[in-house]
Amino acid sequence: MIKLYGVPQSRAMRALWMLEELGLSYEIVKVNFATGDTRKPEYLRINPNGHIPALQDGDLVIWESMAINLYLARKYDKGLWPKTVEAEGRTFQWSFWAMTEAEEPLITAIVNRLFLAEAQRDEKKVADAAERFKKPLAVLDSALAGRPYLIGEAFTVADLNVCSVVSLASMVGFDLSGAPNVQAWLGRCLARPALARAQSA
Ligand SMILES: N[C@@H](CCC(=O)N[C@@H](CS)C(=O)NCC(=O)O)C(=O)O
Repeated sequence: MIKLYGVPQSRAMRALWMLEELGLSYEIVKVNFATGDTRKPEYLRINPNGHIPALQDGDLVIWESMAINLYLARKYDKGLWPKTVEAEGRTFQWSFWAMTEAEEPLITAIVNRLFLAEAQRDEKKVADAAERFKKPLAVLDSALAGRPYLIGEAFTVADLNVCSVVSLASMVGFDLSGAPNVQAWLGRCLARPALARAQSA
């Protein structure tokens, strides 16, 4: 049985969403970043970085949320894995892009709005992050012009990975009104029944 280490209220939600898309049996091993579980020696043996999620599938232990999803989508292909090498390239591109270009400003804003103790929060960092997020948002909006999904006509792992990052914008109320293609695409991705199942897992 596949084991997913983490809690749903974290980046582990991305992997949960993928597991549900693929209809796989899995067990959630509760490791909570908020209570110090990620620093315990037994968890550091699973992920020496001390982060969730991590996934165990047979002898394989794999961490990094995007890598977990790329692995699952390819291994247990149910149509979410791209069909050509070129489309694979684009899938890697968008997954790495989500982590390197889009995620940081979103996480900075979430941490400073919601996670830090009141006295440590910094609204200036939130405003700066909102400004910096405009660039990747515009890139994504133009990539989605005239197309329903990032790769071809159907929802794939690339959409899941990017949506799981970009949709964090709603947690901090970032303005997406200048990105109508992103808004429409988010609506399509977030309506996936598998996501609703993951959210109630
Ligand atoms: N790049 C990693 C980041 C994972 C990460 O930072 N997860 C957070 C929870 S959302 C965490 O485990 N934080 C605990 C800590 O840093 O101690 C991924 O995408 O899997």
